[in-house]
Amino acid sequence: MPTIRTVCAHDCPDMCSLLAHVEDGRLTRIQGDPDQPFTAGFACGKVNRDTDLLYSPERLATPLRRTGPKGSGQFRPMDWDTALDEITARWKAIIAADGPLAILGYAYSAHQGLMNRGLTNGLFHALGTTRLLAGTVCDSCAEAAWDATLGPIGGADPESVTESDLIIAWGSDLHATNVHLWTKIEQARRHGVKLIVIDPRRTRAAAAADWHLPVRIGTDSALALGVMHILVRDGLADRAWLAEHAVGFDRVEQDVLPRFPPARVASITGLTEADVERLAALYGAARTPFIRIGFGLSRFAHGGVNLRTVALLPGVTGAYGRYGGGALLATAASFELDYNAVRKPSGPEATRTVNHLKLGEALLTLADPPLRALFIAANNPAVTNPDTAKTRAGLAREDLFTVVHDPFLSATARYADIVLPAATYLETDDFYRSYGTYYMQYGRRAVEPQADAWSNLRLTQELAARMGLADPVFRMSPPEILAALFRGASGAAAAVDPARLLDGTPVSIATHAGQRFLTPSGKLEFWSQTLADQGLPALPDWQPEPQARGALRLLTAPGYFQAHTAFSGVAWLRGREGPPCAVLHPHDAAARGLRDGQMVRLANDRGTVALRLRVLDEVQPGMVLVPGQRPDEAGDARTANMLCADSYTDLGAGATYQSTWLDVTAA
Ligand SMILES: Nc1nc2c(c(=O)[nH]1)N[C@H]1C(S)=C(S)[C@@H](COP(=O)(O)OP(=O)(O)OC[C@H]3O[C@@H](n4cnc5c(=O)[nH]c(N)nc54)[C@H](O)[C@@H]3O)O[C@H]1N2
Ligand SMILES: Nc1nc2c(c(=O)[nH]1)N[C@H]1C(S)=C(S)[C@@H](COP(=O)(O)OP(=O)(O)OC[C@H]3O[C@@H](n4cnc5c(=O)[nH]c(N)nc54)[C@H](O)[C@@H]3O)O[C@H]1N2
Ligand code: SF4
Ligand SMILES: [Mo]
Repeated sequence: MPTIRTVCAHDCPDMCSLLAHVEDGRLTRIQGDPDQPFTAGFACGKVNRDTDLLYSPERLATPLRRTGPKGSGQFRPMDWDTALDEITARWKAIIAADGPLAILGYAYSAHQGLMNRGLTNGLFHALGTTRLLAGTVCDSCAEAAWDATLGPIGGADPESVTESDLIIAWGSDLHATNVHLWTKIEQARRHGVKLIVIDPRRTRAAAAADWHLPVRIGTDSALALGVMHILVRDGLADRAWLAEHAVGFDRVEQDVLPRFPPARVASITGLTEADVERLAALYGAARTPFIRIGFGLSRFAHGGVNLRTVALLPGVTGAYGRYGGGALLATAASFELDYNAVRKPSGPEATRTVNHLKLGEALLTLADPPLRALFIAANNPAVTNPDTAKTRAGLAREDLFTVVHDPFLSATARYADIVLPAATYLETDDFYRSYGTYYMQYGRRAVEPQADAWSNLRLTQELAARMGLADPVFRMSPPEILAALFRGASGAAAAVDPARLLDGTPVSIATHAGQRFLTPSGKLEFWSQTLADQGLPALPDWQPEPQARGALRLLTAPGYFQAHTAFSGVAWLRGREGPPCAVLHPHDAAARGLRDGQMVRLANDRGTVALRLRVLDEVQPGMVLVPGQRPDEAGDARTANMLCADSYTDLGAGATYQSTWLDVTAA
């Protein structure tokens, strides 16, 4: 029975090494690789079921042509050749009439490696179309905040937690989104190291931690400033480290910290003064405190400054200088591969761009030329984008020629003129670098593509050939593309021989050195001149967010058995996740005469969503939690994104899901 070593491609920081057991060309079982130290021999509850994803009866078997109104989901099968002929004929006609800017290629990271993901972007780059400013639905705000503070460089190695003497999960539910870090933390806890979880919700991770601090949404910067205030007051700031490795702490000390005494911080965060004091005392006493910062800190209007402030905390005690200490948001920036070899093979340097989360706006309003063709791969904006009604109105334009490439008939695919069946990561070769660890790994296909499914790589190369693109990357095999990614690599990746990777060996580029800073000053920037030059707040701070109409604030968090909508085609996992729901604190439910299990309406100026109510004290009063992004059921929209604006965060033009206010009533 052959066992193939491959890599989990789901959008997840762990990037597990997997062993795929194959019998007679059929995948029988998936197992975590015991020889990759972080994967440590287990895959999560979702991916243990990826045989069900691969062989789901809901997968698309052939290309489809639309036969009913957009959104209705009425299609009939067509063959690949006809589909590709039609797509390229339409694109060529549009380019001849209006130029390439009338086309938008909309492809995002979900569930693929660097080749399948990057080459799709490369196709549209080479064609000179309107380009997607990708990732604003996810990490652009957090990343901009981190970059303004530490520079474009990865944070602490998650494998260093074995050397930590205090661990804080700040805005990250490790049980849902980072289960292998959880396992590492458990090892540290066996030696008496304490785990603190800072999260408005008593998540599974919070419930299992040593201490849970249920902060109010969006008040983390106030808490971090309160801790800094106490550290300075108690003489626990590491002045020597700050003098050598940081800029602007003096300004924070003079202009900001006096405004954040424990009493005020308690009233802002909803914690007690004693909590704030205790957190500061534990943090100040630790030599190697490790903070896992989650993207959860950034998903609202002031999310950038909120996250940036937390990322500054390890600078105050010099924890950034010590292995096991510091902070981890992501690691991706430390892999200095030549991504442009794949993503930008040719094409104009600059062109018109569309912000990922503004797809609806762009489809409805762009002119000179308007968007006439849209290609979407591995993205489900009809569910996962904010202001979903606007997104769907744009997708419903009858004069828009839309192609969607997906393994499933997603909510977005229902709006397509042509749907193309996609292969999953188990059916294609690819190369991966993690965004939550320092591993990279080549993953081979475990089985041949099911039915008539094509990988993104194959589709992109075929479309490129038919569109007459001559760039060599569109004819390369995966090992050749791997070599191209490394040819122009720099930093630690440049020292790795790609030939060494082809057999699937996981390679780590982690070091035991302290945190590096790649800001303009080369130091940790408490004061950011870059932000000041852009008219943005240069110092960490906390500002209240104005409340919009609606008594309750939206809290959004990933599902435990879903990754956004990617597993919605697996019946077993849908069942494990349970029906799409909204969660209210018992006080808020009682005040509205609502009981557990009944259908409720979540509504604001933007729209209405019908969900099943759960009444649980794992959330705080004043908020409503909607876990996961769930596709429509029985024609009703079930995504909380219907209620969210498509406005931008303070940094990085990201999504502001949690700046949403709403009311809940009986359905
Ligand atoms: N309210 C709210 N909204 C959110 C978030 C939130 O926290 N709250 N989170 C945001 C975040 S962080 C993100 S990243 C986005 C994610 O949003 P999306 O990028 O839309 O993510 P998914 O739903 O995971 O996957 C999209 C599609 O990719 C398809 N797919 C899977 N594998 C492949 C493949 O190999 N090839 C092709 N062509 N298709 C494939 C899946 O079937 C699925 O239909 O959602 C964002 N939206
Ligand atoms: N099972 C599963 N795993 C996933 C995903 C999934 O959908 N399901 N999605 C993947 C993707 S694309 C991404 S980007 C990552 C994201 O994973 P994370 O980095 O963990 O970020 P989020 O999912 O945005 O939010 C996580 C936590 O932040 C908390 N939170 C929300 N607001 C605040 C706040 O103001 N302050 C604090 N302190 N906490 C807050 C939420 O309650 C939640 O527990 O996860 C990946 N992994
Ligand atoms: S934990 Fe993440 S990387 Fe590992 S198998 Fe699950 S989804 Fe894949
Ligand atoms: Mo994400």
